[in-house]
Amino acid sequence: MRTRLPWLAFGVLATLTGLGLAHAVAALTDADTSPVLAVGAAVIDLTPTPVKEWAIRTFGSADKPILVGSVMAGVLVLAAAAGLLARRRPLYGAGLLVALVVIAAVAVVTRPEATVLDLGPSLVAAVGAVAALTWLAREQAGAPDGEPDNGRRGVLIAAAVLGGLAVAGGVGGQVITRLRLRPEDVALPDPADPAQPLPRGLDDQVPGITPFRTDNDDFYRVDTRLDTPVVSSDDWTLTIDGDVDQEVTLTFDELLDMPMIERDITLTCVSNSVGGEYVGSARWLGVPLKDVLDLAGIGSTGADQILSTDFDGMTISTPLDLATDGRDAMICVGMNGEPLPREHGFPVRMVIPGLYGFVSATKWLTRLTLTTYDDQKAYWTQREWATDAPIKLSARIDTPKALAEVDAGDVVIGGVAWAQQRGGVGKVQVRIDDEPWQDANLGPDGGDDYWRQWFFRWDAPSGSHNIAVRAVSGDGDEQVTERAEPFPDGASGLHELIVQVA
Ligand SMILES: Nc1nc2c(c(=O)[nH]1)N[C@H]1C(S)=C(S)[C@@H](COP(=O)(O)O)O[C@H]1N2
Ligand SMILES: [Mo]
Repeated sequence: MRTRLPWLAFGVLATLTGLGLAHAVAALTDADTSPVLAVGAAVIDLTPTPVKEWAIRTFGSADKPILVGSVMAGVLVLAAAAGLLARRRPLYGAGLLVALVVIAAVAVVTRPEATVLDLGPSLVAAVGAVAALTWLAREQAGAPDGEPDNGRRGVLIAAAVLGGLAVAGGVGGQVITRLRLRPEDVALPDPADPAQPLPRGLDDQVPGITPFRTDNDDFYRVDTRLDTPVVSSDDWTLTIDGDVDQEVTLTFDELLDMPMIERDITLTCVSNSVGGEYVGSARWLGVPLKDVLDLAGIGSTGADQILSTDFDGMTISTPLDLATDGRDAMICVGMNGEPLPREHGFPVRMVIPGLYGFVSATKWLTRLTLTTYDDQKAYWTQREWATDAPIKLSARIDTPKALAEVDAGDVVIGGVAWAQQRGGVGKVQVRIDDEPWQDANLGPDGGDDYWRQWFFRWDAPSGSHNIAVRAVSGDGDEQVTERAEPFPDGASGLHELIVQVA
């Protein structure tokens, strides 16, 4: 055992050295090519939808750190095995390390927009790890029986140097990534068609209620990426192709020269569970989608889908008829008065009111292709999600929290409700235990595509009570009470919770 233990550590240390150096190189070029992240991204793409849904339900927004952690743990176990192998068969040990890196390399090159250059970090990882293991093995072997102390000192020096390299690579990579993620200095034009000033919400009146407008920093983020893409507005172009009269490519400046609209729109994720956090509301600035499509001219051979593609080849499908039915579908450059944050699609994304984000809200957008669902299948279409996915009418209780303990007497129940493209929220009702539904008070109106805050004054008697909420849209649609999971077209059911009144 005493002779095995060091080898186990050699394998791990050699692997960390390779990964640290690779991480720094990846940060300089494209963070997503960092070997562990690349494998993680491939795992996301290959995971069957039910398992993915389970992970999102179980881990929530911690699902990605847990995924990266699991990949890392797996890598380190195999790295330790490689070290053990190298004790008797150095070539086998090195071979296992190379095999590990080859998996990462395959994950990198099979991405849609991959180039040979993306293999750089994997190559660095392989060379770094094998060189490190070789050095450690040589120092260990170089401890001739007569001079154990010399040998040990050599191993310790090598370990210290390699540990330093691993840490420097890892930390350096993070620092470089931070620097690259700094926002670009972009001046946005004023909207030709501005939004009305947003009314004051209930934020100051109802403690614990969701703010009427979501700050960019607090806005939920959902996408398939493990990194935050750095797309420069200088290199960015948008191509409109497929079934069009003529293919058109726009630069960022050309897009900014087009007349802009400004709209208050609530964005929702299809993966949001009833009462969940994947919903947010912002003021968006952008060019009407229709104006952009008109530059190319919609063709005549029967396209029924807008296939949008991001800078990395990820695709999202949108029903053409819904996107062009007069709703405020936008090619967005601004969010709450600022350029889009990188997490939310800088420099350009789509926003379409009334459709879940996975069929409408393409971030880091670079291409719009007019095509048919028969001809081309987008990322989530391949994974059996719905193609036609209007946002379901929904209401959420923000305060009190589930299982909260409150004092008997005056309790304010409050939350948000949304009914995009359904005439807004017409009515919100609250039910306490088995009592009849009672109307809640609505907050100010931010438009039909924007959520509505609501509150209900409750004279709470002591005991344990069940609170439920439901919404009715301005068009008269009632919230669906039947429970459904997010897959394949969004969750439904009532948000209910229990509170203890003392
Ligand atoms: N390029 C790209 N765009 C994307 C996604 C993605 O994975 N990749 N996810 C979509 C989903 S599922 C949603 S709900 C919205 C979320 O937008 P947000 O992260 O800005 O809130 O972005 C959409 N746009
Ligand atoms: Mo989503």
